[in-house]
Amino acid sequence: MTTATHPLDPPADPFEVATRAAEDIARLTGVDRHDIAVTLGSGWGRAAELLGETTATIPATEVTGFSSPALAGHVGTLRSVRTPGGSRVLVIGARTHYYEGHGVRRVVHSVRTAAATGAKTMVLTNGAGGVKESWSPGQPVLISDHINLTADSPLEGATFVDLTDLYSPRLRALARGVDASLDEGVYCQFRGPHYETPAEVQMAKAIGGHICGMSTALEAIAAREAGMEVLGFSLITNLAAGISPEPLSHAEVIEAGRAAEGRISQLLADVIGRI
Ligand code: 8IG
Repeated sequence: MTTATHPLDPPADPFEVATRAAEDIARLTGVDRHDIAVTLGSGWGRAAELLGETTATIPATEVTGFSSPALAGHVGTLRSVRTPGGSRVLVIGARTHYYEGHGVRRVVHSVRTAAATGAKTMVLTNGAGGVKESWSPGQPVLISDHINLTADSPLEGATFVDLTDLYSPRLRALARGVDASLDEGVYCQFRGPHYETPAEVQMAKAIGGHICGMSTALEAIAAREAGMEVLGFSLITNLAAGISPEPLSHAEVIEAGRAAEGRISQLLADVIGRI
């Protein structure tokens, strides 16, 4: 019997794999270096069209480390977009979630690859549950900080990375310059894929959390390690369990994302245009 292997499995060096992935992207897009990278989460999918001209779209399966020989199926696309201002944006529509269970190296590979393409800014977006009663489904908010509840880290060995101001105050101010009504909150990354119990949401609230999600925090840590400036947005697609009397439904989440998509995609494009 043979065991399926993946390019990121030890003893591979994940940074060397990211460098190879960046070379694949340069070859397949014809763009040697990217300036900004953005990961599109639930509800944010239309932003790419508004950012500028898409000069290349490539299946993520063509890029080293994004595909698993053991896993058939769809892992999304990567796009190269040129903004009206001439910046090159790498749009990542292929997020690997921690709950998939393939380990944190695969979760942060897109971020390390983005850094290896030259990107100095990492914009992370997601759909998430809101803990603040004042928020409504369909509302975008800025991530001001996070609480990583996965008990895991993308850093290996004695890599002591400072996470003060991880979510760049400069970029949050720039985003507020585009939309002064943007609120912000602390993002709690749960493992998922189940949603929280109402008691867990109360815990998140008690420890200072405002947003419940299943991505982003581990990616932000990897982006900081790589020296990137991080901007994070959550689309509140639902109130977290127990905050509203209604139970959570995946259909509700999808619908809130769809309804907000045009507006938040424009917001994201405007913010990225100013970076
Ligand atoms: I969309 O309520 C979405 N993603 N953990 N909790 C968590 N993740 C989410 C939620 C939520 N909504």
